[in-house]
Amino acid sequence: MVNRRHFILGSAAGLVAGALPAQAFAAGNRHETTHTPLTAPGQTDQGYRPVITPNGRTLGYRLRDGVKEFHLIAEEIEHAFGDGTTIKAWGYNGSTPGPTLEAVEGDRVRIYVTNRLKEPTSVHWHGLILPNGMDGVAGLTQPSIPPGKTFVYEFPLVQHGTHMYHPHADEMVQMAMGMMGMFIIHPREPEANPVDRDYAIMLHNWAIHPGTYRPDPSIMQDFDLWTMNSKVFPFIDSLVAQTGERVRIRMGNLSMWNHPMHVHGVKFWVTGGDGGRWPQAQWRTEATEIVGVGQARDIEFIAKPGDWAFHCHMAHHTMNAMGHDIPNTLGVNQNEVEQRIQALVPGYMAMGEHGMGEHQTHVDAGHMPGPENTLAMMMGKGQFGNMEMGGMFTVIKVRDQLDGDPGWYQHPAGTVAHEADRVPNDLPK
Ligand SMILES: [Cu+2]
Repeated sequence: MVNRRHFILGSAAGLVAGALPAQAFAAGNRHETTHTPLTAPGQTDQGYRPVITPNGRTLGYRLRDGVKEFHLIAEEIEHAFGDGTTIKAWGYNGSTPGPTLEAVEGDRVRIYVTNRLKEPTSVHWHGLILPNGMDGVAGLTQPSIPPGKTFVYEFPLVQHGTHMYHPHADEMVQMAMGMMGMFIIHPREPEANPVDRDYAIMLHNWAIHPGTYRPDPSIMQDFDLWTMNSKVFPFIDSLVAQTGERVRIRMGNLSMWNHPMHVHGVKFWVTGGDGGRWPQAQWRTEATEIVGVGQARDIEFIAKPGDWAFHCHMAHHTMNAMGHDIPNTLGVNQNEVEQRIQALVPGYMAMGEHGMGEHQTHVDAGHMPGPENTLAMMMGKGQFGNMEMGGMFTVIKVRDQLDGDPGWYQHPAGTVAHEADRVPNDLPK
């Protein structure tokens, strides 16, 4: 098996035997921008403001005799985590995560599920209160949906909150392949302190061994890609808002790790999750909130101008194509080793001596070779240089006026950290 660790530090013999195509990383440092709408969606005639699913969409429905009818199609898809890694994944209606389902407390929904996979599936409506036979657990509450067949689920929505859907048949494999989605139920009564922007993000992890094209469902811990809505930085859409707006970010986690999600520049309130929006007395002020495996969490804050980082605080979860058991070479001069391997594999680069930021420098210069179909570990360029990030990281762009691409934040004069003109020598040390 070829993986990045072998590529970076494996023996030269192993590299040659692996017959790796030594392609330069083409992906790179695209000027990050956003595809999320600059104008928040207006209220629907049911009185709620729809969520925005960055890099995704809400599934349409048809109203038939007062019932909202949806159609999910489970199928194999081609999925790109960003420019430079395309895989065969499984998803719904052409994407992973599947489209967001959105409805209102009190609605009755009828959801058709067509199975275009080559194995049986089912859909569990995670966190929903419903009749037992609609719970989607293959074998326990229903027969599984055979390949080629369509099942129908129907139930009233008796709650509101941030929920999810995912298979409950060969679950380990089907979730590892990307089958999941958000299911947002808006409250029937308008919320006090209504939000101006409402984002929905599914957190997931993937075992895509560098140079391969299909997730490895057997992996329990050593995942190499960490995603928001199945994208990695810098390919995750920025979230945008206008100064002073109330922003909610709803996060669901169907990965195999907990994610301490951190927003820079604000104290946010943790305001709800699967249980809907909590009474205000239960809100907590935080800067980082763990979204546990199988949990949903909502955070809200008042937008403050700037380009604010929003990311998982597990440092390995903001890297791409990461090998986790890499020997520590910090402080080790590897010139000789690197040169010896370069004699056999032109362009080979050892892990950094002074840190891994050295890698991004090589990527910028177009020098760093890697396994095919594999993103660089660290990517993204900001207005001041390399960001050296990947994975579960994006930017919240807040502007006084949003008209056109927000670009990079224009800092007021004198408000950017800079080299000191003079270093005082009389400060306590
Ligand atoms: Cu994380």
